[in-house]
Amino acid sequence: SDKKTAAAAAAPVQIEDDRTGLSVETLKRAFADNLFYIQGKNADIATLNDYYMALAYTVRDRLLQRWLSTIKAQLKPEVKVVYYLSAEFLMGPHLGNNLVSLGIYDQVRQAIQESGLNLEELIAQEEEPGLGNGGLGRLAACYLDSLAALEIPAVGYGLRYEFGIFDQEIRDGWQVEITDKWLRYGNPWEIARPEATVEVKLGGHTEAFVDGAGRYRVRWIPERTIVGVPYDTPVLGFKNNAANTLRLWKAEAPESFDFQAFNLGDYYGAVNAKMYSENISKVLYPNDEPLQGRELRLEQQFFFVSCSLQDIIRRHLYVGGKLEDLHNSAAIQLNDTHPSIGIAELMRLLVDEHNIDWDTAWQITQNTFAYTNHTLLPEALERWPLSLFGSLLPRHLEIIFEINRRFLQEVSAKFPGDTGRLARLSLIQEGPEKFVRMAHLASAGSHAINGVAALHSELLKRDVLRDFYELSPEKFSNKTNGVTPRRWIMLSNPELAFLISESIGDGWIKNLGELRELERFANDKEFQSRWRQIKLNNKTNLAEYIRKRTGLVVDPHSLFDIQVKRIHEYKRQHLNVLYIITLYNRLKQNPELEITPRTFIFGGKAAPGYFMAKLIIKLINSVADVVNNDPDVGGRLKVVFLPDYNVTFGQRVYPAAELSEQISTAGKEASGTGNMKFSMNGALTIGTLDGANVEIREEAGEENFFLFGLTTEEVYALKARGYNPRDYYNGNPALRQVIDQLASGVLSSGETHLFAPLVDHLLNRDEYLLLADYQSYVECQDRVGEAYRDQEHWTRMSILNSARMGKFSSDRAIREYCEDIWGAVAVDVVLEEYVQATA
Ligand code: 7GP
Repeated sequence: SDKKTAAAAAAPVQIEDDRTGLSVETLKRAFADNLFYIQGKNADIATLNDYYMALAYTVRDRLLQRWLSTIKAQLKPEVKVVYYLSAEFLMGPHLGNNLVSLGIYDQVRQAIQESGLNLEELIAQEEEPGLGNGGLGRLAACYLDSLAALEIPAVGYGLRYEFGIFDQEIRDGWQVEITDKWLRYGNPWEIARPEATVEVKLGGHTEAFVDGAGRYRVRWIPERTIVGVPYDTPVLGFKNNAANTLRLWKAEAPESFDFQAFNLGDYYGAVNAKMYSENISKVLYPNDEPLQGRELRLEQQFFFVSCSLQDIIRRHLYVGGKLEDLHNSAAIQLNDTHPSIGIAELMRLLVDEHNIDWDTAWQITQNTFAYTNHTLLPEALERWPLSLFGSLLPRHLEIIFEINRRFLQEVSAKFPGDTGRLARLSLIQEGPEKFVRMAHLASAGSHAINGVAALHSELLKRDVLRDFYELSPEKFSNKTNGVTPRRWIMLSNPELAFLISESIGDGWIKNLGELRELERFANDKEFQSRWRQIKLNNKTNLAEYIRKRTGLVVDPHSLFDIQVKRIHEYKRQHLNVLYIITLYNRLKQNPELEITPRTFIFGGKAAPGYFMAKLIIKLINSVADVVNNDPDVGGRLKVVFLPDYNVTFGQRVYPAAELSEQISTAGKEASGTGNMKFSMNGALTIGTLDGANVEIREEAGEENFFLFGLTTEEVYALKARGYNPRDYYNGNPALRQVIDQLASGVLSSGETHLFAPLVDHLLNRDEYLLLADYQSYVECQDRVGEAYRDQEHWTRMSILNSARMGKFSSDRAIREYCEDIWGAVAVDVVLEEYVQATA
């Protein structure tokens, strides 16, 4: 047009580079080029996935400059890098998040639309990297996001599992596990760096020798060697120039096959060795808070930790650092005990391979490592049988014995004659079978130990790590968890993000405390109605998704009451079910009863070997069958179990929730992070005083939180008195009716024995005190139903919940880690000028 020509004449014409340009025209051209030249397809034969890949490469091109500039800015001797070691990173899909971080969502949407496609559909194509089980892995991902947002130099180190957490299907109400082949169609976000491969040794034995300088040394003669190949994924900061790295290790055999065996004609034997090596990074162990580890799990842990430490040392030496100063350029965080073998491995690398004396090495090690604990469940505390440990890592076992010998000497000096304390603190658990206690190794070898919510950190000091606290109180601190508002508000709930930004500006995205300014709107009728409308839109979207996935029709005007998290007895999904049955019984007794229509939505995976958790899934589905199909209920109650809960699905769920179920037995949930995501998105919480619920309630105000249940102290006291669940059963007719129904088969198509193990547990042991908390939960849920009838008041509470969740940004958490534990500071990234083609 004339206008365009005039504008072109006025300014010097610049043709954007196809790989970096951000105009809609350039994006369209780059997208078409990538489809043709990278995917090798044209529009005639391209699948939706081809389009997704073409777009992913288009976006990747646009972040590489940031990535390389960040590496350059950080590769300096004076820079301190945070190394976050974690067996799990539950990153969620990258495409949408990268568009948000680069600030190019709108142009890209338009470019895709003008190419005749739909951006949301392409985003939905991405197979999420499910390299984690639940809270611990997702926390690691939120922390990487915040580290980049705050421009803190950081590397996430973990395993590149070929198969991530299994996909869940529901058949006949039961969970069925399907292999997660997430790499099947390729992964456009990772770049392999085979030139940075490292070797890891396993098995064999050790030999003592005296070196040339007359020093006593030990060498490890391993039985086998495995190779670790790094795969790097960029982690973008939000609208800044920083792009940190997630480096995941893949296990390979050093030679593709054994020529000796091959020459003898044993082709299969030779290939077999290769398969054996590659097993190590084959599959994620699907247990959260695991019960019993296997040898392969210890191999995984050692493998990625050894690769990572060698990498860290290599970088340190490359920038000219001295190993004695490692702690000045490296802060290594242990995400629970899974990587805690790193303490013995760093000692081995320093003492055996770099010839540093023990005392210096121990100083370096303690100053470098810090440990976060994520669980209070005793059965989740890792310990390895000495025999297994010694045969896989003979040198490390010797090192651990030596650490322990010196450590116990210190303890004796501080607490003379206290042999009980020595036994309790020892890194080795004595008994007919001896074990290495990994939490003790982590605690002894770190300068900082933290829990993940205020209550949890107190309980650590009081119970699980009490003796360590008495020995070194200065090591302990609390770091309440947080979640990233970029993924969990902006990306998941764009309409809400828009309303918030329109009302208070967009500073909240980087500084979540600014949400407080929303308090002004809590009573504003116009604002309230927009707030409600957005919630309704999100609920309608979720309802549509539920219909597609399960065939169930749910009413978007009913109260959406949601519990999504791993299935675990301590999280008490079955307490939720007891309430549903109670409501159902009331309706059966009096079909005219006025109740608030509710949709109960569940999602979550059970560890494949955890029978009781699987039975709880079956229970939810059985109750759903009965309730959803009973004409007396008349659609007023609906129960949905949505299969395959994951990050992608979480992004749909949190924005649509009105009631967040956080109902674990007090003293059992370390923190919870879903609780924060719900609340930020305007859901109210029904919860116990457990984990971070305590702090969420403190922030939101007790009048905006539905509290029920025993406190931690009351739980202890009740158990100490001798808890008898039958007392509650006998004393509460409504509860008795529900339990009797479970036992009778009316909820399981007449199969009377189906839920017998559950009933038996509840009546005879009830470790998690469901029966003790039942009445309090029912009354609280009834209050929720009442409160929902006053929509204005409910909306006010909802707005105040969002407004007051600033504390739970992972940015706040990461700032605290940086200041109190890591001593890491931001490093400015200057974008290296990219030569632009000009006409
Ligand atoms: C979880 C805790 O159960 C959860 O309360 C917490 O919010 C989350 O970590 C992040 O801190 N723990 C795990 O996922 C886990 O596997 C076992 O812990 C070591």
